[in-house]
Amino acid sequence: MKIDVLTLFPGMFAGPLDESIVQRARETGRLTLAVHNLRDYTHDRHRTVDDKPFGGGPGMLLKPEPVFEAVEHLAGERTRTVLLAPTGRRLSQAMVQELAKEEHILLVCGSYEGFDERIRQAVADDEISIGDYVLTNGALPAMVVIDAVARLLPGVLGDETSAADESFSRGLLEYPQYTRPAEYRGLRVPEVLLSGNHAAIARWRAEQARKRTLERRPDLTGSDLTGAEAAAEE
Ligand code: 4FN
Repeated sequence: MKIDVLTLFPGMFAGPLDESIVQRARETGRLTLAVHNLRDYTHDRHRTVDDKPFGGGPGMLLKPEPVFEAVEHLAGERTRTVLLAPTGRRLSQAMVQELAKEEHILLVCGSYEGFDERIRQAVADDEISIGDYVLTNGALPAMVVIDAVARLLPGVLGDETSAADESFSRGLLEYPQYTRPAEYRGLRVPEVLLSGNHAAIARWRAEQARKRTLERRPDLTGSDLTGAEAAAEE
């Protein structure tokens, strides 16, 4: 898969994407990543990417021209152009699985107070938000998308296709897990896990995962349709 990123802060991407599993995905050729500076698509002496909103009001907006020209330059026939923005659909593992099937993704990060609306209208195939909090720009959300997608690419995780994926595909949190020693500072590993009784262990784990999800993330089970969630469900 190829992922291009359009941002005003290409330097933010260096550390996080040069480490760990994302780096391995790149080294083995399963992921090709390129980060582009939006300023490189300006034509004026000051490399202007922002301007004041028509109608007045505080702050500045990303101008349409550099974004349109950059996307025209970077996107092809089969590119999915995704805007990272608080107006987007909340990123979920189901969306990550869909994105992982794409051949080419172009991630467009916001800056300042937001985008000229025509970028949304004419350039974006999709808008994604990683959650409800105020950020300074869309670089961290873009990195979250890249991290989540990279680990799903064929051959990236190998045998480590973790319990997180399996339990997530059943919509549950993970059950509690322990490693050696069996007792540490007076804290004991549940007896059933030491029993060697595989059927009992499987039952205990399923029960724990269910209980935990209901207690901590009832929203994942659909049994907590309150407030905004319920409104969205209507
Ligand atoms: N954020 C909110 C309401 C109004 C504005 C913001 C906000 C960066 C360019 C967007 C934020 C959060 C998750 C991109 C937030 C995301 C962004 C994201 C983001 C600068 C304009 C801005 C109601 C959500 C708190 C700034 C709520 N996922 N504006 O953060 O890009 O992708």
